[in-house]
Amino acid sequence: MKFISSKENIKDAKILLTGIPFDATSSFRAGSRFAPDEIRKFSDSIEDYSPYFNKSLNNINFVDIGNIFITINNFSKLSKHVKEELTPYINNKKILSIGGEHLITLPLIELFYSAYPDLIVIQLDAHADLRDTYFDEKYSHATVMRRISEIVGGDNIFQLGIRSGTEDEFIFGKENTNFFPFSINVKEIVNKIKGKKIYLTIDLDVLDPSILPGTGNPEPGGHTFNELIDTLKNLSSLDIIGADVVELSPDNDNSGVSSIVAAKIIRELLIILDN
Ligand SMILES: [Mn+2]
Repeated sequence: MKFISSKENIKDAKILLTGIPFDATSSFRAGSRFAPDEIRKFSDSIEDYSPYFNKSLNNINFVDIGNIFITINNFSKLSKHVKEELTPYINNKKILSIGGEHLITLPLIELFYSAYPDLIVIQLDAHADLRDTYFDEKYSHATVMRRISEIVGGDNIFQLGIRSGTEDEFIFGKENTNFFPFSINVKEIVNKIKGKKIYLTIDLDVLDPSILPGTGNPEPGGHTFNELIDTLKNLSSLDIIGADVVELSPDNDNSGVSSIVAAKIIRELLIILDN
């Protein structure tokens, strides 16, 4: 099954959509490995047309290329497969990836950074993900932004919506990245980074658990769907070349609503990436 309105011809596509069903380092409730296929299934229940952007997916040249090959619990192999499978497209297509847990963002950033060394990373997330290690592990969804800061540099990272982390993570964020706890209002940063190549990573737990309960580490005090749409509208003037949507754990929401929320966000992202 493919995401609604996927086209067929990869060669001519402007945007590729792929799934990365990896959740080996999820610390609490695993299950995000099931997200890509659930989102595709639930995408059937939303419209092609976005009233928020007044555009339809019918007119957007994207192809859902299916999932990256995964060996369930091996991150270094995952990383290798992500790079091998996506390298042929990195210079001539935009790529939207569906996680999986947040660690999948690391090989994606390594890949985009190799092609775009001035890359700016925007993270929307409840959690800072800035630990140096987590249970002695360097590679974890709780350390992913720390590893990314070692690649692109903290100055090139914008962290928004953060409302959870250790005291050390908050100190590290304030000292090393562009750190915006609680707020996802991007208006003031958009002008600073206009014209640059942007990678956008959306951890769905940035939304309030009442909007999206189906996630591994729900964090009360989050944002509404409409607030996130406002943020995406403000980001739409930027040159976003890659994005991901991570941490949906569909089995933690039997209503299926979380998967629909995710599908709708992906629809809007496809529209933004078409700019
Ligand atoms: Mn995260």
